[in-house]
Amino acid sequence: MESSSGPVKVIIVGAGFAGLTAAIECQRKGHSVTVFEKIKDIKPLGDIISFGQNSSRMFKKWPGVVEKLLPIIHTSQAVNFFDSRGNYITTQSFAEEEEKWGMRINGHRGEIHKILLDYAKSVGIEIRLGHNVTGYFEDEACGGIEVDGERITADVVLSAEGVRAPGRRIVLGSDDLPRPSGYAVYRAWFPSTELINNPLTKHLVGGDTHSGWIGEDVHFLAAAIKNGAEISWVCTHKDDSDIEESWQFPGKVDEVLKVLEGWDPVVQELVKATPPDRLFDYKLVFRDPLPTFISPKRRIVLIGDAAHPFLPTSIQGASQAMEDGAVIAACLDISGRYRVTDAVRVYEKIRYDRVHRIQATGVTTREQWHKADWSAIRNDPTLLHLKRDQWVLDFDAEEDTYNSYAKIASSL
Ligand SMILES: Cc1cc2nc3c(=O)[nH]c(=O)nc-3n(C[C@H](O)[C@H](O)[C@H](O)COP(=O)(O)OP(=O)(O)OC[C@H]3O[C@@H](n4cnc5c(N)ncnc54)[C@H](O)[C@@H]3O)c2cc1C
Ligand SMILES: *[C@@H]1O[C@H](CO)[C@@H](O)[C@H](O)[C@H]1NC(C)=O
Ligand SMILES: CC(=O)N[C@H]1CO[C@H](CO)[C@@H](O)[C@@H]1O
Repeated sequence: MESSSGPVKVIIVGAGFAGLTAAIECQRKGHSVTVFEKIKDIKPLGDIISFGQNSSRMFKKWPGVVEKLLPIIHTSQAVNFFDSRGNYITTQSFAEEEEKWGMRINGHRGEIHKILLDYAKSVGIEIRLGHNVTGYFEDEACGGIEVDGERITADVVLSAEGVRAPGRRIVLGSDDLPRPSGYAVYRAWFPSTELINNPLTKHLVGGDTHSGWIGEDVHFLAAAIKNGAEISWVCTHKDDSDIEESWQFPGKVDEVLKVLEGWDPVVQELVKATPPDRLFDYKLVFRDPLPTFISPKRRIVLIGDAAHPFLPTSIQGASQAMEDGAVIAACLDISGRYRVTDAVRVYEKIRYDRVHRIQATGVTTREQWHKADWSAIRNDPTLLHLKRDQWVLDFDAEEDTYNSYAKIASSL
């Protein structure tokens, strides 16, 4: 059958979690892949990032990767919740769901990313670092990119450029502007040496711990990692200032302390112990759901944050980026070279509703905490627990694609 002849030629722009997952899965299915990443010298940037059960099950499909992750990931299976004054409210355990649905992976974004990048290289994927893609084009027969003054074509181009994503322009025909969400997050990650010597914070770093403090329109989460040797915290608060989508926007300890006036001294001590160069101020922006993830001639496809940025409170941004990569690779496997444009439509159909339903949970979780009804919580402390939806977490994106492709393709 002509549809199965020869590997599908795939260009991927961006080596974040979406791009790398797509690359690894495409290679695993025998497609021919080249990745272009604008950063030349990838540094372990960022701080805490979370992968839900059904993206961690993707890591498991890649031999040796989980073994490398185990020593660096967060291991506590429960989170303790407090009110802003430090009164203990409730503990949410993840043990039962991990038993049923598989492990979660939480750790340092840069460290996890490096393990994935090294794995991708080790299986022979061509990753061209330091190549900034400056344009996209397509016709009926192929998609292409402009890079270093050259034009390179393939059967399909996956644009995985992250939240700023210039590639969106060709899909949308215009620029879409981010909107401020009204919130920002202070984020930090640092060694816990000072915390261990402070009687107020010592208990946070005696091993891996996970704690959340919920206040009026502010929440603060802290996770100790590597048996307590390092700690990360995030504080989401109201902020109406200018939009900034960079991960490297310096924050100030004094400003954080102002947001946390009157809060639990444990939290204040934790903030005071934060080295200034390890504190970042990240403004959260919204983007309206895009009308489509695919270009007019269906040769260019948006995946990951480029298609659908998530609020951190959804705790699914990285997982959904990985699911995108797994689904597009599987669709291309089923379609073969000559039906790439069908594969691309099925990909969009499979992903569109799921990512937008999950995206919306970012707002519901924030509101559940920031507008908490404390008298109801005193009666039922589990109202503070994170919602853990089976349809989100107990899901194998690859398997689902093989099961549903034929039906979806025939309905298009
Ligand atoms: C440096 C950095 C640090 C981050 N830290 C955190 C964190 O601590 N916690 C968290 O939850 N999330 C973090 N994120 C975001 C998180 O990685 C994403 O939200 C999520 O994993 C989805 O991944 P993605 O692959 O869609 O996008 P991203 O991870 O943003 O990856 C996009 C990649 O595309 C590359 N790229 C963009 N444009 C071009 C171009 N024109 N040509 C070539 N390459 C291009 C970028 O350099 C980047 O490597 C960070 C992202 C970055 C880039
Ligand atoms: C990549 O190219 C864009 C123009 O398309 C330019 O604005 C940007 O500064 C370049 N980035 C790097 C890292 O070269
Ligand atoms: C739908 C699906 O594949 N669910 C799986 C999610 O992960 C758990 C644990 O690995 C499996 O047991 C489920 O079958």
